[in-house]
Amino acid sequence: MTENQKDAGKNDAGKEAVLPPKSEFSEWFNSIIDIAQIMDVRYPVKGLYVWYPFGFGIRKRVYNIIRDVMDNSGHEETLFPLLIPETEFMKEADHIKGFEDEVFWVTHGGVTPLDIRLALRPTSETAIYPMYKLWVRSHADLPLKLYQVVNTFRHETKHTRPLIRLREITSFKEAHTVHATWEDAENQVDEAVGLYADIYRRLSVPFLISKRPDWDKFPGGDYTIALDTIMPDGKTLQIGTAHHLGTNFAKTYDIMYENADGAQEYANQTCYGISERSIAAVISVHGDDKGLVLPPSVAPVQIVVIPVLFKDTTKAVMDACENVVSALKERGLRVEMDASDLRPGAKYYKWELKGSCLRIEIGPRDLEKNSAVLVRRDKGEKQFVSLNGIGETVLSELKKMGDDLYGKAEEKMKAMITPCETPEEVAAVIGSGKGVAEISWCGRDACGMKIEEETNAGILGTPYAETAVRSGKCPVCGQESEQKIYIAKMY
Ligand code: P5A
Ligand code: ZN
Repeated sequence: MTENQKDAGKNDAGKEAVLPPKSEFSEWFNSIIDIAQIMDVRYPVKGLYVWYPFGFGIRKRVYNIIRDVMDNSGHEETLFPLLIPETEFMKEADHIKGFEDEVFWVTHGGVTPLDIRLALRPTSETAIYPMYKLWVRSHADLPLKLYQVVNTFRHETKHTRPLIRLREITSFKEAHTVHATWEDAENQVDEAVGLYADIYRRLSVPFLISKRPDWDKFPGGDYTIALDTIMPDGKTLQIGTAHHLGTNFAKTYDIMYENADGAQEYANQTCYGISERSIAAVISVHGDDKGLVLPPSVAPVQIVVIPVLFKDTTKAVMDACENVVSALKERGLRVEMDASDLRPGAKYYKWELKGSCLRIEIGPRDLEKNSAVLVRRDKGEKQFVSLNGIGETVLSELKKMGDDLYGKAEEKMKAMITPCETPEEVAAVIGSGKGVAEISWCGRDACGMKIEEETNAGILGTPYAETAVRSGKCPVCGQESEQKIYIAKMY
């Protein structure tokens, strides 16, 4: 461990912590969550974690973006109860089948057993749709587009990890929409996918969009479109899904509207969701061996100003730094001054770990030249910039950094997709951690499941709304097909 790490890399228990290299991704992820103070994993219930204030600062900004995108596309925010009566929960057969193993139940009030057990929502269809039955009357009420940001509970049996697989999903953004026709709902699914794409572009996170195979769609839905990103270890993470529900839930919950001719019709519905996996993606896609690299849109500290102090020049340097801080604050930027007595190396280490986007250093010699040293977190190179107009310079560097992060991550992701001809090739690509394989598929469930079995991996689905087609043969039945599938190990 270096001296700098010793000074700055202490976790809250005071013990020294070192970040493993990012090439050991799983260890790196667990470690960054702890030493950058994102989440405390010591809470004594499996799959439940505590947000540190610093991690919560990231969350707040990510969810500001999510809310902004939802609010500006005709969605209204709402809030439904956490508890769902068993009688409502048990109505939709496919939905129950999909979730019954994952539900936590409230069974008692004090020592008295409840007449009707209450489910902790694993998702809120069965809480919301009985109310939609009351709210939807006529075609004039449609479309209805609501969303909420809530905690949901799923008794996950796969390996739980912070931000990725939780038993209490603390930041479940779920939207539920109601439409007159199947086509209207189809368009809404496309809108949702577009909104999620916007959100992830603002987080500089690249993604694949695919239509999930039928056996992997949302329980109770007609079809599912998913966004996945590729993690550094080559496994994919599902970071958002949009489901066409058809009239399945409307029939179960009796959601009907009066059409223009005065006849009663079942409504068509969609729902779509994003969780704190969005934050896991930001951290995992951009971070490096030194720690967090956060896009300027969500970094709690966008700029850190560090005075380089010597005895006789202290006041002049401090004044210059304070001027820079207030100039940046005036522009609405999140800036901090670090005038602590840590050695410079330890300061760099600390702010790099925390993913501060820009570091500005000012010492007496810089001041003589009316300049400062500026270092971008993602590049690490020093630039000399004038103190005149430093606000403009900083704004443009932050903008460039957001764009560069996206560009770089997208290039990396594309390089992690390999076209393959045979299941053996697929297995080799996936087995070596190279990411996602792409292969032709005739579209038959049986062939798809056989491919999954032979490659020991999962099908993400067929690329959605992609224009370039490449014809090939289904590796199982040999049929010529223009459809292809992404296949990968998944989180
Ligand atoms: C859509 C919103 C639903 O629940 N009902 C309302 C629909 N879809 S989903 O695919 O099951 O979940 C939506 C997204 O939530 C993330 N997610 C999780 N994140 C963390 N921990 C979990 N245990 C977990 N389960 C699901 C996924 O990103 C998923 O796409
Ligand atoms: Zn086939």
